[in-house]
Amino acid sequence: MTEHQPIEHDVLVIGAGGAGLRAAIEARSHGASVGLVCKSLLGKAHTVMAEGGIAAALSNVDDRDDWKVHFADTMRGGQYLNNYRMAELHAKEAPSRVRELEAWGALFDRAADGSILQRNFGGHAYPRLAHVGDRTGLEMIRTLQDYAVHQGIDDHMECAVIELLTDGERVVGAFAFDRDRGTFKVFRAKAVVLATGGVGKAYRITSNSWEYTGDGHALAYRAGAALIDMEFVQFHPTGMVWPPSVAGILVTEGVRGEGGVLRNSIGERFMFGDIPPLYRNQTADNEEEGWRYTQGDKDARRPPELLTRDHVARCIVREIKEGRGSPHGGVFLDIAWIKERLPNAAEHIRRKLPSMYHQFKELADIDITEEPMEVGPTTHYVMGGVRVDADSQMTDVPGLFAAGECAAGLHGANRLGGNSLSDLLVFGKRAGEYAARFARENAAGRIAREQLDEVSRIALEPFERSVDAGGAENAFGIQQDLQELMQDQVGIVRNERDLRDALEGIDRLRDRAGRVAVSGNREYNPGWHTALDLRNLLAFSEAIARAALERRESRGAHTRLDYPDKDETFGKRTIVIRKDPDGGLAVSREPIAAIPDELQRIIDARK
Ligand code: MEZ
Repeated sequence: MTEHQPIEHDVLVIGAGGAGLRAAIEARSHGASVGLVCKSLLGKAHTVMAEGGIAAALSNVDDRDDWKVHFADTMRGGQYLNNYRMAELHAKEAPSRVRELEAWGALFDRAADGSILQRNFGGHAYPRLAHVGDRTGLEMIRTLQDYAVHQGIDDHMECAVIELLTDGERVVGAFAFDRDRGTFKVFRAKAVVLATGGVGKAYRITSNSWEYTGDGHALAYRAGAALIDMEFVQFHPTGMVWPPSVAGILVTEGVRGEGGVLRNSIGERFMFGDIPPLYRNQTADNEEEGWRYTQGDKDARRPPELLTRDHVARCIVREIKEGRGSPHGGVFLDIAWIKERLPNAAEHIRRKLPSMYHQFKELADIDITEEPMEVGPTTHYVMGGVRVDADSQMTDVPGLFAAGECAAGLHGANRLGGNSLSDLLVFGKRAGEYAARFARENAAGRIAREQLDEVSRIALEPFERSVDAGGAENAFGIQQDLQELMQDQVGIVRNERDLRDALEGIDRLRDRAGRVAVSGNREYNPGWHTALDLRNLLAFSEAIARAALERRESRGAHTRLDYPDKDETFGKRTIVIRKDPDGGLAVSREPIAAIPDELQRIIDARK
């Protein structure tokens, strides 16, 4: 019999970033006992990497903004593959969630009238991002964390979930291990919320830190939930490219929101050269007008640097490939140029972008008030994830909820910057509320001893193998090889041959993962932790590659060189991934629900 510590909660929230914290707070406020599982330390979450702001139509800076415009922008940014109901709820509820955060103590930069200041961001028609300098995600986590710990939520830090536990169709708990001590914990819960974030650690260049190994995606998939939109991985256009040790670290879109421009090695603002038809009427075609927009001229059109991330990333890749890149393989992002226009530019930059100032000064010895930065795309976010009901966030598996980056639907083929933070708040709250309701209405399920023994056997298998035996594999090496493969073959631009090679490569890596051997004991053993992460990394990497192969068109963040155009058939289909009964991965296409007339009219009015 497996030795483990039994723990019981009404609602178990797995993941303690913005979505997890917000779900935990809400479930607790509905009277549920709540456990919050955090893979690392509380407060260390990818949420902090949404630096530039929270998107919400507060209309503080431009009174033409409202939920309808935000809704239409989100749908257009997602190339109309979004779940329209999620986009509607998100746009309607984001302002209340921001005001609530403010009431809980979050600090924001202020407009002259004392209201929350909002800044420009890509794909948003009006200044919409509530922000505090370039540390908005950090402020959000700080506020939620402070608030949550006072609500009587039990946190379980340095704890990683290996498998969800099921009773028939229903989820009844989770099997986890304590990363410090290596001991097992079995959580019994009436409802479980997944809020584990993204998948960035499957790629070599990423803004994500070590925790983001797609755990929620893989746990849900193995428990029988459907994954959708997995082909859509967001490459944020601006990550650091130099020095190599910091490649991938995020350079906030807030730099461009504050007037930063992109240039190639011959000094051209290359974004002017390629403005997609969907955005032509809103995008400036000259520098002067773009700058006027940045300065708040309501009649001016947006600079092309504020086009959507999918497009900006592709343009940067084109410049680099065609030989107009910067010395270290990126392009130039210049905010220092605003000195020509603003008398106090250096001070303004340090005040609005303090983290970027320090990041470049300390990591690259660059003063961004004087010199351009070198930047290039970095894997930042996955639009794909667990399919959920829009209102309740329940997945196809009863008792299992998902919110935030590991859930899918809101963003469609491409997410607008800042919609991540509002997503976490809006749908974290909803997941917590409905999970608490489910827990009230359903008794705890039964946890079968055989299931515990089986998970424990899988978890401890790497210790059974000798590192000295012929054919023994090292978990770190496999993760590194996967990162190379995903970066090169399932990256920003794709084609059938590469995707097929990638799938064969993933199969080979899975064989190797089956031979991973770990030495030492169970107390803080990073080799073992990585061996356990590999199961998840390989599962969702295959899902991404299979979905990318299936979508034979280019749309949003998914670019196929062999199918460079949009195809209307695919414009009406979601690619769905499920585990089939024999354990393999099944891919299907399902029609997207038709948008109700009143919402369609809102979209059409903004086209
Ligand atoms: O939503 C994001 O990803 C975000 C705000 C990132 C950023 O560039 O700051």
